[in-house]
Amino acid sequence: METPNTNLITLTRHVLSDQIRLGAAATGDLTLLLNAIEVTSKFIATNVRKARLINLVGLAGETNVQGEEQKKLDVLSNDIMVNALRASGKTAVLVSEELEEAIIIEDAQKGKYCVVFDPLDGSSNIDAGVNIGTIFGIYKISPDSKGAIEDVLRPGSEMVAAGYTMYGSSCNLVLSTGQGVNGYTLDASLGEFILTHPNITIPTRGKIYSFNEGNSMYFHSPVNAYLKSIKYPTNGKPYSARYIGSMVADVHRTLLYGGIFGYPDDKKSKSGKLRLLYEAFPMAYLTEQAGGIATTGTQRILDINPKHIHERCSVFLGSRDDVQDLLKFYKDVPLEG
Ligand code: P6P
Repeated sequence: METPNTNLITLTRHVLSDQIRLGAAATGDLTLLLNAIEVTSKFIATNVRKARLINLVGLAGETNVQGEEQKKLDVLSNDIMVNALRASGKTAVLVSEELEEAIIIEDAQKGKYCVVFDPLDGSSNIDAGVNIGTIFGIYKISPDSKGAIEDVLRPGSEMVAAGYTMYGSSCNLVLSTGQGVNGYTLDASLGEFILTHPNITIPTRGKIYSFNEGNSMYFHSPVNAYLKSIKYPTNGKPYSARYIGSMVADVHRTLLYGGIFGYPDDKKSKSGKLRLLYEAFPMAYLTEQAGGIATTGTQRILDINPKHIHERCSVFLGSRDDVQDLLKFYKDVPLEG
């Protein structure tokens, strides 16, 4: 019989060890906030897993700020996150993909962190049982702020933590607090996320590209030129195509296996499709922490100064050498208007 591991490193223990390492500088507030996010992930995972059984799939009959039909799980996941983050007493501002306006937490429950999140990304895949996920980024409010929208309209480089939880064959939570990237897998029998992927480092080059090539006719020429170079290489083997259509799943694979994920702005989606604050920023933060690159094609994603909470941006992220290969095409070919 296999000897049980008697030294399990749970997410809580791992984050706490980070806090202890930081010594007096750490008040424990971020630890408690991350614990609240961990609990929401477990709660959402439970509901995703049994959705089909308790008829949670299908439309909630409402549409969100993006004009997209909200699935019941979207609505539920958003409510779970808002309630838990507010109750943690550690947040001042919340931004959700599902809510038109930011939530400014009332004084009685106000803390010093802002959380921007997509409670259930990839939700159009829910009915098909494809992996979906929660994406989050965390800012600390400015010292002289009581918590206002300005606290989240800041470059992603000012985030103090970012992560996602992917709901699939297993439930994986991937997190960075600025000291590298770690992955945890939910042991449902324990109800704990266990450290299973310490210090995730993205390979410097991969063999996979992940784009929705159904948009090729709209792609700007540098993107099509780059794709052609890896599909019809002058030497070596062509890359493999993998596209799930759920950002959390496509980025998770890219972090582990390497390669490049792209959802560029194009002639149809002039600002791109993915949201800057709660999709691009957290995934760019994780990618850079794992040793990769995240760019719009013309600038580092984490350097962008958001103008409004639901703005979109062009996204290319992944292995350093693959993204640098793409950038060569942006330098060589002028963008069409
Ligand atoms: P498309 C899911 O709706 C999402 O926001 C991301 O998770 C995903 O990367 C993208 O949109 C997929 O978009 O146009 O390829 O279906």
